Amino acid sequence: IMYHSSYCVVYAVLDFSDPFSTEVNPRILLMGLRRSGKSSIQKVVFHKMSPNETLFLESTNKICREDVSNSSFVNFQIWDFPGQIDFFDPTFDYEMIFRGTGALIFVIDSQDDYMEALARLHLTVTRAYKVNPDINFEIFIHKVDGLSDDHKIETQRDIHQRTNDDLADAGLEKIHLSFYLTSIYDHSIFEAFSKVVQKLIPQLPTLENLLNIFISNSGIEKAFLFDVVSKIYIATDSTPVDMQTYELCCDMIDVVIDISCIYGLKEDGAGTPYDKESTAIIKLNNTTVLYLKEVTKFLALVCFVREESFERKGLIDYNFHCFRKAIHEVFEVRMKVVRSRKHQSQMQKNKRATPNGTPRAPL
Ligand SMILES: Nc1nc2c(ncn2[C@@H]2O[C@H](COP(=O)(O)OP(=O)(O)OP(=O)(O)O)[C@@H](O)[C@H]2O)c(=O)[nH]1
Ligand SMILES: [Mg+2]
Repeated sequence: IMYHSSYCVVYAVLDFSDPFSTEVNPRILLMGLRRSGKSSIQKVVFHKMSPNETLFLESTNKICREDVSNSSFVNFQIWDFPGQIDFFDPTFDYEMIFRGTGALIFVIDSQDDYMEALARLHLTVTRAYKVNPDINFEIFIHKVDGLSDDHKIETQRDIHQRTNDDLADAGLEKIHLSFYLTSIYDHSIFEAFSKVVQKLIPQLPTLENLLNIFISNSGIEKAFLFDVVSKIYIATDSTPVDMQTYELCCDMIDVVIDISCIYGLKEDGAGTPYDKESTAIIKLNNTTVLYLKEVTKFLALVCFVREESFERKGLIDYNFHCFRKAIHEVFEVRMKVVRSRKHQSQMQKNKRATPNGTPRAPL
């Protein structure tokens, strides 16, 4: 009964016959044993729930599907699964689900004995791979806030080793798994989710390239392109990401949006806290400047600039202007592609409806 009801939900909202529906909206699945933290991750990253509140979350009893379409590049669906999925339940059509999936996140509770989780992981990954070898398998070694640094590394090594051994034993060493140490009590979960999402953005190399050109011509140390609502960064330049830098950027976005909500809206509460005029400069006491600017309705650029480079703010602003224009062009192309694909698949459907390809004469 449990799966029967979710099954209905799935069918009601998605048109699986449309091969392009998943390409436009890649699907991300959250799977793992009960209480591993799947729903908490979704709530914290996409609903701004505070980590402590997740203590009161109820166990999920059917597949919950959510659209994240608040950003021009990041349009995807997240499917939160109940802990125990029975692959042998005939009403649970996992083949259909895996076929349209871009990324499968498997959450493992690192504070618990994880042997059962690893067996589940193996079963899930091998099943999914058989149906769709293009899925990205993303393993979140979760709740690491409870582990010491040494213990974290040891746990990751152990899980990595065991899962790869299991795959090798099954003759499936070609399956690639990515591992992340995550916790909802710090920024690691946002970082991990950023990487998962980035792999699903086909324009990523273009965005990275634009960011590289922009920072090298402007004397900027590091730049992130952020989805303002989720604080996922959808791209950054190719210099390495350091966690503290990322955390500072997240905090800056929070500060800007909070101040803007309090003082930026009109008397009657009209307007939005983030718009074309949104920009902020924060000078840190270590001669670094944080510079935020609006790129699109949903994206912001956050840069790390040394004080002496920031003296040439005119240059930075001019280069930013060019960068912003380029991003909008990339976006335009994407919209055109999406529109023409929709059109194409509509045409195919119409053709299917009229077998000989010629429209029926109206009766
Ligand atoms: N310490 C710690 N606890 C966490 C973390 N993430 C989630 N939790 C806790 O783990 C418990 C289970 O979280 P849920 O999100 O309901 O787990 P779930 O995987 O959705 O569980 P089911 O829906 O039953 O499959 C909650 O009490 C959370 O507060 C984390 O990063 N660290
Ligand atoms: Mg849940």
